[in-house]
Amino acid sequence: MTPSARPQPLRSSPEPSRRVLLTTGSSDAHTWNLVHLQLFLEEHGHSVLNLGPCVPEQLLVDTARMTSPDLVVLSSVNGHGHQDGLRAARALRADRKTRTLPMVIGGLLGISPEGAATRTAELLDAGYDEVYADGTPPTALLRRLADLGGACTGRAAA
Ligand code: B12
Repeated sequence: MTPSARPQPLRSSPEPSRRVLLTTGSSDAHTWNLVHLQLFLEEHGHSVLNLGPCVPEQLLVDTARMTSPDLVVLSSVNGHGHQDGLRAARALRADRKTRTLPMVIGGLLGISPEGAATRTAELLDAGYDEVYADGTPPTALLRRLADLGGACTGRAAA
């Protein structure tokens, strides 16, 4: 998206502007979830670097190393989010520069509600700070971004 086409913030938010690295799993070809999340977060004053569909783990790690985002958001809807998410978390947590980055995951992480508790426990164990249950709306991310501690750099992610 060109800078001029980016949405303007809906209002001047009292919350600090954060830099979000938005990604999906390496198997996931869906894009509108990413587009919607990006526009939604930008409308609320945050800066988003959207890596698009089917993101290889190494690309995610390399980009996170280069940009040091305030939050990594993994969105997956194809039903493989659990496996993709575990690989992404293990790759990020294995790298010295990205091991402590705040990281959350949501969307549709499996293909049925069965096993959701186990999936969530495994993803938390792999290093996610929060695992959103299937169907959680994007507004949950605003609360997470507001709750991030520490100073903001104010740099653009993209
Ligand atoms: C369009 C579509 C496709 C298109 C995608 C085109 C594209 N360029 O994006 C195509 C045809 C390629 C496709 C392929 C497949 N699809 Co498809 N697809 C859809 C469909 C119809 C719409 C998805 C969409 O664009 N929604 C609009 C966006 C804006 O909404 P969203 O995806 O729900 O995302 C929102 C929320 O999930 C939430 N959210 C998402 N991530 C996160 C993260 C966080 C942290 C939070 C808080 C919230 C959040 O916020 C998002 C924005 O509002 C859905 C069914 C449906 N009606 O939703 C199936 C669906 C996602 N697809 C499905 C499947 C199974 C597939 C295939 C595996 C089919 C196949 N056998 O080949 C492949 C997967 C290919 C792959 N490698 O990933 C299933 C997934 C089943 C599951 N998870 O239980 C669905 C649900 C259809 C179904 N009911 O079975 N698909």
